[in-house]
Amino acid sequence: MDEGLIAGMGVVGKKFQANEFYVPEMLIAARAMKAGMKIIRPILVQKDIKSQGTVVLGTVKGDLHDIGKNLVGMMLEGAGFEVIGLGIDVAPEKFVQTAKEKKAHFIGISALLTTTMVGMKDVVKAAQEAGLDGKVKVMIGGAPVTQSYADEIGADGYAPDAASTVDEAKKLVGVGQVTTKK
Ligand code: B1M
Repeated sequence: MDEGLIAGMGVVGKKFQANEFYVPEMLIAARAMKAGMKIIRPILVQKDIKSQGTVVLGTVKGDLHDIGKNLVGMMLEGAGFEVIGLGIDVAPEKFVQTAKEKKAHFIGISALLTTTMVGMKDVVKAAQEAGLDGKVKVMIGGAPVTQSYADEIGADGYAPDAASTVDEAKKLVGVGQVTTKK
């Protein structure tokens, strides 16, 4: 995963930036990556441990990138979390409504664009306005996202990659409460 698929995507990104690749090539790479992930999935999600908690996971509004988010979802599933996937281009209200309905422990948001990561703040705000502040944690991640950005928008957690997402998720669940406001 790290040395083949993700490293390959890094090359694709650099070529795109250098105008050597265009959107169709990125789409082809994405298709190849997804095919590879399909093979790896059964290994990542193998689990024989009791549920660690529930997460509502999606890509922020306006953003269509889902490969990293899906990888994060697989790692969380493998670690025993129940993952409720909302897909891509997810509105803040959808994150919050689903978290309430499913009594989620935390909301996980992914963003790959500097133009869409700003929308993560709207999810944090929507969660606060819905009275979920402190009850349902918010974790963010994605290539342009940093710990300092998480601090700035008031997100509870940040992870730079799929593997550390699991550690961060366990931390969030450990300190968070298990029920949401009715
Ligand atoms: Co786009 N794209 N793309 N793209 N794309 C990037 C992100 C870009 C960096 C390429 C570049 O210029 N070098 C650039 C963004 C520039 C910026 O904002 N700074 C870019 C651009 C510009 C665009 C478009 C605007 C292009 C256009 O149309 N002109 C457009 C935007 C569409 C939209 O979203 N509205 C666009 C479209 C696309 C495709 C649809 C063609 C395709 C996505 C297909 C898909 O996802 N189904 C695509 C792809 C494939 C890429 C690159 C090449 C690869 C992304 C990827 O899958 N990486 C990307 C360049 C790059 O990143 N090297 C690029 C592999 C993946 C495993 O890594 O997603 O970072 P990543 O996930 C990591 C971590 O970030 C972290 O864990 C993961 C695993 O370790 N993580 C989390 C992710 N989410 C997390 C959540 C967490 C915790 C950790 O907690 C909840």
